[in-house]
Amino acid sequence: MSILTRRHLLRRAALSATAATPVSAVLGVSAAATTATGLAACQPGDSAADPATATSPDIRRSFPPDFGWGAATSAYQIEGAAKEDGRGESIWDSFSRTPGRTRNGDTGDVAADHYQRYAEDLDLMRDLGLRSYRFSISWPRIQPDGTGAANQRGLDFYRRLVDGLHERGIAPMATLFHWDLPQSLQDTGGWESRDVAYRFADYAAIVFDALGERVPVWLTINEPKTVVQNGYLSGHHAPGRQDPDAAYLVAHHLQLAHGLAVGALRATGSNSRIGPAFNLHPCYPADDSTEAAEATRLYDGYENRLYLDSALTGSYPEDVLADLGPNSRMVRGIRDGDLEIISSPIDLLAVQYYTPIYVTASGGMARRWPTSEAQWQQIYPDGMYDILTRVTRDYGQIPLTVTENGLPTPDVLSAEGTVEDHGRITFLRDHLAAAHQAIADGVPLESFHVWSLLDNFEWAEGYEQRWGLIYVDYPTQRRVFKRSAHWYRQVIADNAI
Ligand code: GCO
Repeated sequence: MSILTRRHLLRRAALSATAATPVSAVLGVSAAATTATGLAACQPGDSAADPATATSPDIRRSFPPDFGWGAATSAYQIEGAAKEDGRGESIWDSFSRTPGRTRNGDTGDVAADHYQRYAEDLDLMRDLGLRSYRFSISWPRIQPDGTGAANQRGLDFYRRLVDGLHERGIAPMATLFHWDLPQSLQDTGGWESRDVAYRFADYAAIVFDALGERVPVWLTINEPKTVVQNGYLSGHHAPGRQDPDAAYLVAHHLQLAHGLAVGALRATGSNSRIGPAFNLHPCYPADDSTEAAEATRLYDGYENRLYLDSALTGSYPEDVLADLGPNSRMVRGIRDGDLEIISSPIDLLAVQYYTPIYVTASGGMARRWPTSEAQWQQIYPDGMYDILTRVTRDYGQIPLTVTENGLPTPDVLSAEGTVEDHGRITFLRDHLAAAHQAIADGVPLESFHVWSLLDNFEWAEGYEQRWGLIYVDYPTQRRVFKRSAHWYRQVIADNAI
């Protein structure tokens, strides 16, 4: 396994070492030179040459009439009720309860208490004017041990949630797996075990039977790459492993699980649509050297093509396979027919965009733009344009949905009961402007979901980072519309920014 594979991006951790270093010093070139060379070499999207163009609040940009304005959450991050109604233990329960794994020892035991307060939260979504709500289903609520009969009380919760969405005119979009693997399955090998992909398909079939066409859009696996990189390379997410050889076998099994779930939906004869949710990162060389260009190409393979190519074209990228080597567990783990399953036709592709990546000649990462409170996140709205147009250019006119985009800001609830998160408004407006430009240039983007509806449990960062449109006062569980929520409600009402 190459050095690049081992040093390859560890999302949410790797950039913190350079946090205080000026961009030009990190890159070793002037910022202007980097923009020109980096984008010219890496990305044909020409709006990227001037990242400031997307930001003017004076230009009104209207979205297509039926555009799906949404917001997103995931089960472990908001539900709490860790032991209610027969829910089993997930790897995030055991991981977060292990001392030293999360900031302040935070866990999702209570989170935003959404399991109890879902009706109030549904009303808030209606007040916001949402047209689409993306949530995830907790596998250990449905199958506490990851196999066997369904736990009806778990299914009933999601039935109530889906019914409540329909009653309020909001389209449900459900993710089947947002990282909360039943601990019992981890104990038998977790995603390193091929069998877990088949257990996932069984679980998916139970959920499809119960909720059927009440859910018009299903997403299979959320961000397989983050499981690979954070769960198995850096180890700062559950299950906390640091094993590159295992990591890419896990990537293959996650992709296989995705394909098997697509097949399980088709087997029901459902008219609902289905696709994967990939976090994609546009990769740019940090300088104009041949080495940086080559390193960027391989980064792109690991960050994007590993997932996109297998799901959409039925092959893994040759450069990544060569880099992993024929004796890697992943390459040895690919069986005849797997790629046909993985590339089962899908109906839409969910794209999650947060940050670009700049790659140095030595295969490291560099910082080019200011970061948010999340040190791994460089704020670069034109990356949204670049990644959306690139997917359409390279993979054709498959319908796209943005299922996550957002940032954490230092939100404070004032004595008057307001939260002035103007940085979030600027961020979302700029990224929506980039998405709007992508639509104008032919990208079939049908909806956009802000991450996140509510402040919530941000994995290893616990409750310290606030990503919501709606502020959650954790001691009281009071919800407060932030300034950005008021702004987003107006955007939805206007169908324009
Ligand atoms: C992810 C997840 C979300 C995160 C969000 C902010 O992208 O990692 O889907 O659960 O909370 O991205 O980091």
